[in-house]
Amino acid sequence: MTAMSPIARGFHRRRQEPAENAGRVPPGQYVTKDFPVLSAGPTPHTALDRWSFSIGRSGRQKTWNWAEFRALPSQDVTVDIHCVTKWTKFDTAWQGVSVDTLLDLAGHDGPFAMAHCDGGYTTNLPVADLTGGKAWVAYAYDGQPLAPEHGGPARLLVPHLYFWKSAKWVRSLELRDTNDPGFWENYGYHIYGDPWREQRYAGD
Ligand SMILES: Nc1nc2c(c(=O)[nH]1)N[C@H]1C(S)=C(S)[C@@H](COP(=O)(O)O)O[C@H]1N2
Ligand SMILES: [Mo]
Repeated sequence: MTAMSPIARGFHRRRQEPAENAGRVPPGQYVTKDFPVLSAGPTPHTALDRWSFSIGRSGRQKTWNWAEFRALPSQDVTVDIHCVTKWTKFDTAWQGVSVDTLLDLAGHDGPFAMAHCDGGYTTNLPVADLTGGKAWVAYAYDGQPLAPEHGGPARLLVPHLYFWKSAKWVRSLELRDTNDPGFWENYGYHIYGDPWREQRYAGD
């Protein structure tokens, strides 16, 4: 076998994404067709008749029950997602309510948000990263109700940041004056998490 053999070339090719993906895969990421499940704890199963979603300052939040939430204007979005464990998945198709819509109905007063979830997971984001058509509370994936292991009944979808910011089983977005770290941010993940600047860990 020489260095020119197809096997040798194939081996080397796998280290790099194909040219057609250039500009679409953040540094250090590889493309997968799978949809891995990554959860820090067990999957909660909240019945829809006990589910609600709230947004706003602590103590004066706007709250919708499931039927009310599903009646809000929704959007279909197809986006690429990037996990800090280095997989990138192209063209994921979601349906959900834009956070712009939720903040408009609640009365916007940022500047920061803490997402709270069933099971206790939290993650922090600047409100500027949740507005301007950049974030949704999604309840369907690929035309089907969002599977519990992927965050159903509903999850945050913030595709321009690493996917740990896309809180599964999200129940509220609490607006705050301070950018306090959430669950993974407390364990050393980057406070902001921009995949294009490879902000995986604190100090990156
Ligand atoms: N509530 C909650 N949301 C979460 C997590 C979690 O453990 N709990 N994991 C985060 C991480 S690290 C990633 S990569 C994605 C994984 O989403 P998936 O399981 O649908 O691929 O969810 C994020 N949202
Ligand atoms: Mo992740």
